[in-house]
Amino acid sequence: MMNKSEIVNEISKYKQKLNAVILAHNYQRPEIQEIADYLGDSLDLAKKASHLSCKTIVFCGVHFMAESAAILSPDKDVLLPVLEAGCPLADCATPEMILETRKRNPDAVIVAYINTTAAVKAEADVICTSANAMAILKHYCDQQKKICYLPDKNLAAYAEKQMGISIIKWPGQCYVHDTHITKDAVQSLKQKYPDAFVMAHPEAPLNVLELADAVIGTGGMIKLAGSSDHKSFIVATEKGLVYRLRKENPKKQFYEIENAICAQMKVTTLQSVLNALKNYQHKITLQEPIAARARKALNKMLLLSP
Ligand code: CIZ
Ligand code: SF4
Repeated sequence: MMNKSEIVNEISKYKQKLNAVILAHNYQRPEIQEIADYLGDSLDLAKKASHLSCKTIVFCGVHFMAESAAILSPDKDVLLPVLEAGCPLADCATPEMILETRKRNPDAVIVAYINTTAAVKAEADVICTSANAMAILKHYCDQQKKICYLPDKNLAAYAEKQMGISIIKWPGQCYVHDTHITKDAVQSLKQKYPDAFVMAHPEAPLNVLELADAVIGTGGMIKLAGSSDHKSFIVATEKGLVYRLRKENPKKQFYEIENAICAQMKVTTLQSVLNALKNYQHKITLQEPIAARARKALNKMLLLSP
């Protein structure tokens, strides 16, 4: 058995040999964040993947994120260290849901969250992430378009409230945000730390978002914590993010929600990253023409993204 620093050394050796780059999501384990070349939310990482000139990307995150990177970078190999790293929210939506909705609402624009499979993205008009959802939905709202959005019901309810519109939505949810980030949990942190600024992810329930000072994705939280004059923050999202927040802002205080842990984000370990490089696994393969259609919806998002 190799120890941690031996595994880290081996990873860097194989990375050089393969001209590989490691991308990691903000919810990954601390030791994975430490070996990543780039850290970010799904939008940051999708963009980064498409701009890199390497041959191989090792994607430390969940399946739909690696798939999005592969769709946007057809010239590179994208490896997902643990194939079972899925996202239950992404897996709840099917292409049939969109086809059915389109039949009933032929004039509506269909916006799919990036947390969906390539087959679902292929049927959507445009994709959005937690970082750009409000801007993209507002773009169509300003055009007075009827909007269908899937699959996250909380993000949809928040957008409806913000924009004063009605969206055709689905009952999908992220178990981490919807179940563990409760009004009670946030309120009790607020009572304990009344001066803390509350940042909440739009996948959290509306009654939590109503308590927040800012509703943003994790990339937005990183930027806000770095630039804000506030000294303490309540972080209403998956708690893996606080490792990066604390590391980048050692003088500020961050209070996490104890049970907000995404099991699927934690299955990637140093050993699995080393195995991915050593055995060149698990390469994300795309089916055409699904990939081309999904790419079109993703590119439309990049075009509309602020
Ligand atoms: O878009 C992402 O990366 C998700 C789902 C979480 C986040 O980072 O805001
Ligand atoms: Fe999916 Fe929620 Fe985990 Fe993100 S935190 S990967 S939305 S289950």
